[in-house]
Amino acid sequence: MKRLVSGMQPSGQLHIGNYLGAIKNWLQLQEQYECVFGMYDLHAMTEGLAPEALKKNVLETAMDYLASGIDPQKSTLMVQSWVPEHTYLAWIFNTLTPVSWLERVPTYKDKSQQFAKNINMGLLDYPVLMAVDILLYKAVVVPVGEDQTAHIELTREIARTFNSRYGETFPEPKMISGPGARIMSLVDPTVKMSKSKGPNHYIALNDSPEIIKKKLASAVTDTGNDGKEPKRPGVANLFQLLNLFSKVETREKFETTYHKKTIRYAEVKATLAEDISSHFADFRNRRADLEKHPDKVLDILREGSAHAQTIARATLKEVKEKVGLL
Ligand code: AQP
Repeated sequence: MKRLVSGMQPSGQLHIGNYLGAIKNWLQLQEQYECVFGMYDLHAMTEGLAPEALKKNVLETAMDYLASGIDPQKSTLMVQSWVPEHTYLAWIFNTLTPVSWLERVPTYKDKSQQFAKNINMGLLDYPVLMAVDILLYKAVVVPVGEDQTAHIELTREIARTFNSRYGETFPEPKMISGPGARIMSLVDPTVKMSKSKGPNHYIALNDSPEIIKKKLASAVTDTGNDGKEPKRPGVANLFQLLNLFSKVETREKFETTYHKKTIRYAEVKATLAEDISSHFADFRNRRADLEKHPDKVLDILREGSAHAQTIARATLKEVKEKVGLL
């Protein structure tokens, strides 16, 4: 079976953007590929998380993966920092990666604005460590949201550079994304939904129906609907969510009222809140069960990380021999 790698940085609660952009695709792909799903805690450190939050988020993220339907019998769940081969290979890749490649990555520019008081080397070097997360396992596909396009392209460039200097070693991985590849913030629909922007910007997978209703009720739409296309960003975002969570008839009904300029956004939001809540009803039950057994979740992570390390060690040995370190 060919290998697939993807994951999340445990920088906060997982939200419906993370689900639609990545996890939903993982669920289908775990039947076709040998999957390695990571909790990238070293990446989350670039956002200056408090130690307790970092540790807690790793466990919470794992619970979100499992409650979503990621099956540890089929897929490997690993914690990045538990496989130190990641940081070793990152150093080797650092020596091959021009700084100019990293300076032009859009997420570096965005994060430097968002974390203006903490523009650390880790933020700049993030894509190199991400290339390691993928190439260490010689993954051929990476299912991620649209915001990761530049990172995957850089991963491919690093693979090419390594291969041309030291001989064919890494496959160039292909990015896979689906119709939910870019979900926008509820508060500012001109930027993507993110964990680190604050809870009002996103709907967390574990939000209760009441909270979902409340957050959607205050989502930005537009004043004075003009019925025109393209829709304004907040309205387009609601329609994209209808497309992904509601029945076709529901979306079509609102498309019609939108074009007739009789749409009532309060009704759209209430309908969407119900549809999203019911989509995640089983998730919330499974999540509540997992919360009662954190030790079992930690066991899954230990076992998965140990398995990941056997793959990582073999790749790193090959790399060290090729570059002259062994
Ligand atoms: N808004 C989004 N729409 C679709 N997909 C998204 N992803 C993130 N936001 C959206 C996808 O989720 C996966 C995990 O991303 P990550 O945790 O590694 O980092 P991120 O993209 O930076 O995620 P966040 O939620 O925005 O976290 P913070 O605020 O900490 O940076 C990726 O596949 C990503 O594409």
